[in-house]
Amino acid sequence: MNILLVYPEFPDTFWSFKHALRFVRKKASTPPLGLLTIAAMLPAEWNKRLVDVNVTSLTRQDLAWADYVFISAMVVQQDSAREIIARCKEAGVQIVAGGPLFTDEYEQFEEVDHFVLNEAEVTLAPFLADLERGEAKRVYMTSEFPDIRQTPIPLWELADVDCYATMAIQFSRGCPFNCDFCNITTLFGHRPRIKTAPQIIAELDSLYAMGWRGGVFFVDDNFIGSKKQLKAEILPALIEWRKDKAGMSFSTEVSINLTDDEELMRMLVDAGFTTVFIGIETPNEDSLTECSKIQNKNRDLVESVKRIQRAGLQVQGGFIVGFDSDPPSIFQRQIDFIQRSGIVTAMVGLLQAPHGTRLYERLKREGRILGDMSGDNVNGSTNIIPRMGLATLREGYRKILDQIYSPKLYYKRVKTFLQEYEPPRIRAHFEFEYVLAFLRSIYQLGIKGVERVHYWRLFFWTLFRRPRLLPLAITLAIYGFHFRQVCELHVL
Ligand code: B12
Repeated sequence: MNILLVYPEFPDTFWSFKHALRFVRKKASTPPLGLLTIAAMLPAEWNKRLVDVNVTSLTRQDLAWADYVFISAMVVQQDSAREIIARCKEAGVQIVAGGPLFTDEYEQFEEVDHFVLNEAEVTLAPFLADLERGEAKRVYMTSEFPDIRQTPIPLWELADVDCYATMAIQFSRGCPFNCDFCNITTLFGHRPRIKTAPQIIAELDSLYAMGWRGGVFFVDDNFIGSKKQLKAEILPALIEWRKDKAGMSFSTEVSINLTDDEELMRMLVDAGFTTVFIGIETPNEDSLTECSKIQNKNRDLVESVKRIQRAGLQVQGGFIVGFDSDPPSIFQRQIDFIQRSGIVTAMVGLLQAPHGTRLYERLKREGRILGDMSGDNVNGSTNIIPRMGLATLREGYRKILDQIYSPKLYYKRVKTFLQEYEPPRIRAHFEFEYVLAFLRSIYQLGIKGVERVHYWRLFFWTLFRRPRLLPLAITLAIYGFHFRQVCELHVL
């Protein structure tokens, strides 16, 4: 059996990092972990190939080779997914679809032969058994949340790893919190399900054995969702593993209560974590109450962020405007907050209501749902009628983006961050590509760019004041270029 695993193209969005990846000659940020994971669950004797359309093109020969195309996608990839499905039909190849887009909206894809939805740890085996008997059904779904201690090591070898900036692995699924706009608990449950320490070490070992030394993104919904096991088993194992290694810095997503646990922060840094993404959402306490984001309430959020930065972790943040409780001053308050916190990578979006959330149910009752979400939460679109009115919300949103990604405020924020940040302790791994990226940044940002004055000021400030952070300063300057391109070209 020949199985072609296909991952559709991402549009040019905030998270695509397309404009930044050019500097390091990479084609995409991470490989499709879902497809690589299910590839490892398919019979070992089947032939498997991966075509990630973000790094290579899908050819007629690929389709002629395949008995089945297995496709995975998020909502943002739906245009490309539809194109691929049409090409498979034309070539007469059977399609098996899974992953978030199809789990949410399978009814809208009539041409797909089989849907293997939700978590494949439950649904794939019955599909394969039926297929072998020649009785495969059209839809396989479940409400069960599987134990992921049985999930195999992803088949990394199917991916051309040199095309990617980061590798992805997953330690847990689910989140203990209850924010009303987030669908993670509907999709993956409240009780985080975790892998074992030996499982995670085996995954890292397999990446290291392949020669991977770049970053590794732990794609968890909330990496610190089960602190007890993390501190007792996982982090000690990662700290031990890291001892004789260079490179492979880690990043992940956490909740703000990380800041309350000095020991946990220290262990994360010792284990090699350098960056955490946190849903900050809003500095307005009433809006936090409105959306039940209790973990962010009753604290000085700027100080909470700075404590994490001082511990040695770069904080990236998610922000939302458009809550019912947002006052007219919210836009300026968000700008001031982002600047003071030194959160360089600040993803600001309009409030949206995904299906299956408490927010969706409430706004539906109030007649305030406009339709489906675009899937991209940083393009200024929303599927709700905001209390402040759409025009006011959009205008305020535009103002936030114009300000926080303007060279002046962006570079100022980078400096605020670098002043606070404790440099990582892991041994760095050198690649010649980094030197080339630096030279490209000089040309693109330091000579051609509108930001050139700010670029050189930051360069010399870092060189003299915080020389160990110079590579990070250049990386952040490059990110800024990407954010500006995306915001200018695509938003509103
Ligand atoms: C990592 C991640 C990212 C990475 C992307 C990495 C990549 N190249 O794929 C980054 C940070 C770039 C990202 C960005 C976004 N993301 Co995201 N992301 C995730 C996250 C946290 C983990 C995904 C993952 O790798 N999981 C691990 C693998 C093993 O799981 P999996 O892919 O789900 O696969 C399992 C099953 O789904 C199934 N399966 C998957 N594919 C297939 C295919 C077949 C054929 C079969 C049989 C089975 C199968 O089997 C696997 C094992 O069970 C999820 C949340 C989550 N926990 O899933 C959100 C999630 C996928 N993201 C989501 C969204 C909305 C986004 C953004 C649009 C958000 C934004 N802020 O703008 C952006 C858009 C991306 C872009 N470039 O524009 C949504 C998708 C919703 C949807 N219905 O599509 C999710 C589910 C989060 C949520 N709250 O709803 N994301």
